[in-house]
Amino acid sequence: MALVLNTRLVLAALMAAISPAALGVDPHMGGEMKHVMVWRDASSLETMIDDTIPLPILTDYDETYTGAASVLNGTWYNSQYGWVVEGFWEVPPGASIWIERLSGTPGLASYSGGTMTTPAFTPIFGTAGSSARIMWDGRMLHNWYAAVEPGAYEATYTVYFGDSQGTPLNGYAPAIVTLDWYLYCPADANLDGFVNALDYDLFASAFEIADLAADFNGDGFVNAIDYDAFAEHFEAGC
Ligand SMILES: [Cu+2]
Repeated sequence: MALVLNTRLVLAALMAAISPAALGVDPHMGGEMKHVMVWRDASSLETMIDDTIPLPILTDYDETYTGAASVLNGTWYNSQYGWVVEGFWEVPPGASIWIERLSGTPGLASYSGGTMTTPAFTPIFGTAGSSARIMWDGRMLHNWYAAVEPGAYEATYTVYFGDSQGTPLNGYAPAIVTLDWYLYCPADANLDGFVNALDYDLFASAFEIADLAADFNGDGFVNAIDYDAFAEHFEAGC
């Protein structure tokens, strides 16, 4: 089966691809979509990341999700990265597009954004013993990435033409692409990657005037609970 992939198809599939299945509170993408554009150039696959969108930040919204999305509970997560087909091209006869994780920062979990073969929030890319690779149908795919420890995260993928089992086709070159995320320390008030006196001053200033920037636990109130929670994280450092 030769798939004809085009941007119109991608647009038509957009809403289906990014709508979480869970009822109630839905997980947040975390910011604007940051696309990884994929296209074919003769016998090679090529990729380019939209660098007009800043580094995606893994974020904890202190929310509880139900159903399949509950895998994100208690994590700091993001789904801004989206795999998209760029331009008009065809896959080789009998081939499928595969995305396989080659390496990545320990502690970075991945869950499907939802396709025909991998329903939303199923572990992918090696998470929870899943396969390191997924078959991609060419529709916009915003997977979920989650972690719990502060710091920089990255994962490197190969995007290639394979058979129905994921075995690479001979004669075609893959694209290798690395995605990056950051998870800020809870007490890093100025988001510069460090926890120091600048953060303490910023928090204390906001706390004194009951600015919601000092609502550390996000309950809508600025009170002693927020101060204690901030102080605890501040002392723990990063
Ligand atoms: Cu997108």
